[in-house]
Amino acid sequence: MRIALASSMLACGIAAQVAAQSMNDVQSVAKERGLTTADLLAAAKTYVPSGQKDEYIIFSSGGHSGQVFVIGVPSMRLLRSIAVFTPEPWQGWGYGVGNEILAEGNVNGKANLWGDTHHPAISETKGDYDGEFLFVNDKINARVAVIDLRDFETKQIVKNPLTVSDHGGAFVTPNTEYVIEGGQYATPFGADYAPISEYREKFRGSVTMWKFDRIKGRIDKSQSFAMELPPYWQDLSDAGKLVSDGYMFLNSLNSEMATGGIENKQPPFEAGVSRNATDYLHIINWKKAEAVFKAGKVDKIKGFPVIRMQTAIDEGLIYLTPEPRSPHGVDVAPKGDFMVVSGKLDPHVTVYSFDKIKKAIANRTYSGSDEYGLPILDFDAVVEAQVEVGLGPLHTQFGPDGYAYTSLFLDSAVARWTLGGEYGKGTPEPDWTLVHKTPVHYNIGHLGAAEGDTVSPDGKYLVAFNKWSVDRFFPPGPLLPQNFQLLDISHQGADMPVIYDMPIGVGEPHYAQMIKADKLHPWTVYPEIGWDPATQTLDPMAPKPKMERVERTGDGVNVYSTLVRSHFTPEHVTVKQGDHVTWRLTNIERAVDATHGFAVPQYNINLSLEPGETATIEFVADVPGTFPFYCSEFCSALHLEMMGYLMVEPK
Ligand code: K7E
Ligand code: CUA
Repeated sequence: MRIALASSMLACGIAAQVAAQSMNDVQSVAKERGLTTADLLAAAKTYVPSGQKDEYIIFSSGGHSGQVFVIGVPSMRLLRSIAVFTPEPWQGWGYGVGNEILAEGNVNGKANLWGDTHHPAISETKGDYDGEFLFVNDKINARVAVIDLRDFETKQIVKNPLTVSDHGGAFVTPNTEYVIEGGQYATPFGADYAPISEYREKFRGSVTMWKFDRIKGRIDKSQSFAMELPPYWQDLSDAGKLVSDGYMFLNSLNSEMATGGIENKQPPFEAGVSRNATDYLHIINWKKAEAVFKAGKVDKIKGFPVIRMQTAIDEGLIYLTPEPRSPHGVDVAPKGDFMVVSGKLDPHVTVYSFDKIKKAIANRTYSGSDEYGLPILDFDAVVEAQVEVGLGPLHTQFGPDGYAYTSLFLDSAVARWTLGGEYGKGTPEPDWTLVHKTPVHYNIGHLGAAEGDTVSPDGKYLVAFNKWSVDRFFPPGPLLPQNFQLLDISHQGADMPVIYDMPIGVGEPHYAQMIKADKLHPWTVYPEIGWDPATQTLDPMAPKPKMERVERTGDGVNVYSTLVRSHFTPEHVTVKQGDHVTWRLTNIERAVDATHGFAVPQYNINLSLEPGETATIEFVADVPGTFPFYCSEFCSALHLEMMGYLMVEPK
């Protein structure tokens, strides 16, 4: 009774204090801290009070960290780093769980325990984010990972058998039929050896269509195929949608097929690959390619079905068209009617019309063919507009109101321009106009608007993913963080101010996608006790209460453990040196956030077991001794006591 009284008095006290505050207090704090009205407005737009949640969620590539970052918008609070290509001790990733999935990403049998993640892709239904799965590519070793957004954990890594580096992934087709992975630097298939003097004959580009099985939540390699492409460096890709559904677009640089060699007085790659005024946009009919693959018109290369270039030409699967040189982004507009390409060295964005592309294909309006016989659609026949936006245009996203947004690397700015004017602007004439530029700090790469690459962009917020931060933050040594800058794009035709800076000090993210938070339905505890996240099913072998035991079988020992606040059962586990130990553990909690760890010294083991989760680890007890294992999550006040002894008797 007394306690209740005291706490209600305390609550009254806080309420009274709040009531006494006024805008005068805000002004005096602002004055004291030197904040302008714009600063206060930015704070009011981004501050999310304790206990309230963000309206949008960003899935950002983690760059060199090989992970994916989950960030709330507008608060720009980091919620989680999802372990993907790189071991991550907190989640136990590579230290007891996820080891087999990490091993799927081995390259020719060799572990490559980092990733260069560039492009995350949320799964789509009818061209709109559905919030079920996330895919991300690894540029350095041409791998694609599948993350299940029920538990935000990586479920699969596929290694591309043909290409050694990828950049045109991960992008999904409108119903996530396929995950697109375009290669980047050309090599002989499988990264086999060939002298670089044989570049034109032996080196190849490729695009791989990974079939996604939504029921299984996995890529189905047996239903996947690739297409052979010329040894241009294919760059980004995007799938057509609505009117252009069934097509995909890939741009490329190095149509020169330069091979570098600065040390032999050859032009360095940088100059060699930028000699031509144009490169090639690749226009691919993937639905038709799928039919060709299913009809068996493929060669098996490195054990993988590949549609050869000649087949693609004969079957009318692929067309090229010139695009401004060194492009960095092909982005399909929300209605699927326009493809926007930026050549880094041209101050315009070039807008292609899908309607015109279709007509040019039907009428064979070619300006020639490339060295490999791929038909080149006449540029003038397929271009709708060129819009001057500024220096170093890279990537484009879209708003709900007929605006497009393009990142300008050299200008360090975000440009807003009108997408033809037919999106409700009411102008009778096509309207392709730059309307506004907001400076950002500094050197923006990608940008991400809320659902800005879907059939129904939300507008409202846009994040500039800036490569440099220079003077924006305290310098933590000479390696400076990147800077995610949040822009308010909610006011049409008006200013779009920067309202928040978020330093990213864990690698260089490239792209990110922003989804409405209410489209995500993550579990907060696993559905049932004994759930195995690796299979997303109940594990029949999962230890249950009263079935805990240590049992010896031949040369091995099986341990069945449960974890609950604040003890392990059993607490003594004795094995013999050389025993093969199979240790199954289940967290039998049902309370939200009641996660337990399982950390074993000497054996490089740490698990994170979320409520309901089961995991199995195997190791050889090759080092004798006494090893206190403990729960590495601070799960309760008696958490220090949540431990046990692994005793390994010497031989
Ligand atoms: Cu850095 Cu999409 Cu790999 Cu542009 S990419 S920035
Ligand atoms: Cu369980 Cu700490």
